Amino acid sequence: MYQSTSNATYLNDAIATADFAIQSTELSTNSIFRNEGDGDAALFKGILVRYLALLAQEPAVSVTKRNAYRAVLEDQALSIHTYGFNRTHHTIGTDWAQTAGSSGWLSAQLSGIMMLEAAVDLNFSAPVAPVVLFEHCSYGGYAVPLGVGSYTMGQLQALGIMNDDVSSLNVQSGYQATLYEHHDFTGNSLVLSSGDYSCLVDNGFNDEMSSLVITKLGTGQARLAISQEPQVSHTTFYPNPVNMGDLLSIRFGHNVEQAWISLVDLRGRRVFQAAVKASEGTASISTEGLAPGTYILYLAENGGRMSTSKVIIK
Ligand SMILES: [Ca+2]
Ligand SMILES: [Ca+2]
Repeated sequence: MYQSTSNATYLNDAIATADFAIQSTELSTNSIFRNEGDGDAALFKGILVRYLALLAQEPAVSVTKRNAYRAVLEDQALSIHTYGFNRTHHTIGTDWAQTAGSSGWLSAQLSGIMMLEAAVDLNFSAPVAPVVLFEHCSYGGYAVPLGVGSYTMGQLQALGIMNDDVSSLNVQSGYQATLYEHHDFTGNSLVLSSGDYSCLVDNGFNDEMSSLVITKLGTGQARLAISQEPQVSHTTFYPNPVNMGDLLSIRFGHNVEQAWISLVDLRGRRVFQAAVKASEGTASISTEGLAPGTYILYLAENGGRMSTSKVIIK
């Protein structure tokens, strides 16, 4: 109902229900939703996980809460994968912590399948962005997701990535990252295809990167025109100033399905980041938990465009 009406009351009710469901000791044992018995009752876990998964992907929900729902769902999926799923008979029973028998209730099977579908939707095993950069080897320190595009040293610093600091990264399938020694795409470079690079010491490039180009493979070389500044799009943010706790909406100036948003305060600290999906050209993020002040908002779109905007939270 929230998605149809944009009335936040519905969303807040859904959040209150979800928070109760994941915190109640009546509903879970060792963080796994308990056995509700067979018959129609076995379907309720499936209904719960379906809506938790929607909330975990709703940009208007705070990152803290989305991560909490995601973590609960990941526990359920892992339990089914490890214990609940009977690999001989392909069955999932009423108890996700116990191996299912050779036959069972269709309602229980359906609930288990709904959980596994949610696990696929939430992409549990993969980072959300084409490339994620890390401060330390073995994916430690700060982690910054990036979309396709060319990033000068200044742009990287604005996103919270210090010069000569990156030590590990992931590159998703279908993408390529080119790391440059100097701030303006010059000096030594290192081309990395999809994969996990746990320590750039191994590549002779630890704490060296000063600028970066991320390309999507199979789309020609046009995006390698690195001397060009990224295009400025006519994406707008409103209301601006926004009241603390309210939604900040984004209206994209052109077709975009997904974008990555970072908010950086005037001391250069990244205080918020999230992936957002656009619906009919708009998306919104929650400012819940952010202090009043002036921020620089960085938007990296899934086609390579980047834009920045000053946002005031009052
Ligand atoms: Ca480092
Ligand atoms: Ca450097």
